[in-house]
Amino acid sequence: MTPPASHAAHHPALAAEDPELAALIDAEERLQADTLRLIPSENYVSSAVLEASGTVLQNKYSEGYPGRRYYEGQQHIDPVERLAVARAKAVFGAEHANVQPYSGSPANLAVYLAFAEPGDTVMGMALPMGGHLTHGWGVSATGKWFRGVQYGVRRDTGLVDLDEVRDLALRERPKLIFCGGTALPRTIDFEAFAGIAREAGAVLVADIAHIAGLVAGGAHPSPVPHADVISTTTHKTLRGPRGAMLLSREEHAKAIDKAVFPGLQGGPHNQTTAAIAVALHEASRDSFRDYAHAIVANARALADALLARGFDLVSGGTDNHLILMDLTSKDVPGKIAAKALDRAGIVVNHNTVPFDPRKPFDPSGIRIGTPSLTSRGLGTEHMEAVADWIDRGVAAGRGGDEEALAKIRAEVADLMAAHPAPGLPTI
Ligand code: DSN
Repeated sequence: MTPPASHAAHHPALAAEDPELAALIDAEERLQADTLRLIPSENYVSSAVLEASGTVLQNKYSEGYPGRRYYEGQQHIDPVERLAVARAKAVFGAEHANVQPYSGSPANLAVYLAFAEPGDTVMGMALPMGGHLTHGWGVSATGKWFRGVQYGVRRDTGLVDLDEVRDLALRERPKLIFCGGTALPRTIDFEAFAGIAREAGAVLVADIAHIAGLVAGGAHPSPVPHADVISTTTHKTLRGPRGAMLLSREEHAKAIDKAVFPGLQGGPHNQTTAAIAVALHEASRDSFRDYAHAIVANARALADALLARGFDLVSGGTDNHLILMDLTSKDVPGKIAAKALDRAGIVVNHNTVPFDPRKPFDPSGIRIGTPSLTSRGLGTEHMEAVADWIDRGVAAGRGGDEEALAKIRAEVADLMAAHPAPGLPTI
């Protein structure tokens, strides 16, 4: 069977070998091109990152670290990993970098392995308050194998109350304190967390998965001078492949490396390591600083435009790339709104809001962000239109107005066509 022309052009070998699968990838490319992608943990990687992650490096096993491997034939793999490590250290100003964790959850698990014993107390932000599963939340291995104690945000401000965090830390004396999370619209005070961790005798882990690109680009303060360990994925605002890194001071290098391999993982994914190196090269450019600041400017403009339309935003706005919207006052559950917006070509995720009376799988809010639209070159001048589409989409979702959703979808597709996404074929 001859594959359709577009599949053959984008993935010729794949289209010839497996047209069914090629068609699915082609459809995903089309979807990513045509829609306004607002999930704050997603992005568009460059063609260079995509190319590096689809190379023969994936054919190679490299258990160990550069110069200390358990397999021969590392002539080119060692320099790839050394390059990624050197670039990670340079971009973030860190003394040590491990680029092997497969993703954010394994990276965080390696931190537990390096610094804690099963049954120890660990402290993190509660998942429904904006934290992450791996910060000691009950359903995660980290909450089952460790004793998780959790802090949240204040009901009146939607902000982390550092006095409460300090009281909890001094009472519970955790081995690890995590700061950072998945639904935090405000600046993280790493220095204050470090002071609390010092007082409590805990290791401070800054999970900057969401904001790594903002930190790299100088649009969010860096945890490097303050945190003992920094954990991050590489595929969110940092705009790299799906992977992760652990950064630390030299004193923790051995413990972290041992925990990642052989403690937790086998062979690193060398094609991902290479793509991380490319992403870090891109992140070292002045243009990436502009990108990081533009993400924040867009999020602030979008938050203002949503507030002007009567939306209730957790903490009243944003300092970073992310906006958490409580739709209770709009009388529509988050999931219904998210699904309606999806039909309108606007991709978001439903999300709990702090003190949510609804269930996590059917919560009160939606979570949006600006990394992807900023990668397409949209600026603050476009945020009124984006807010207007969200407003009309949420109203149409509440009223079941499919015609209105289809109209928004066409308008969105027009704007997207004028702003091609990095890494996507233009035919
Ligand atoms: N799944 C990520 C996010 O969307 O924030 C966190 O792990």
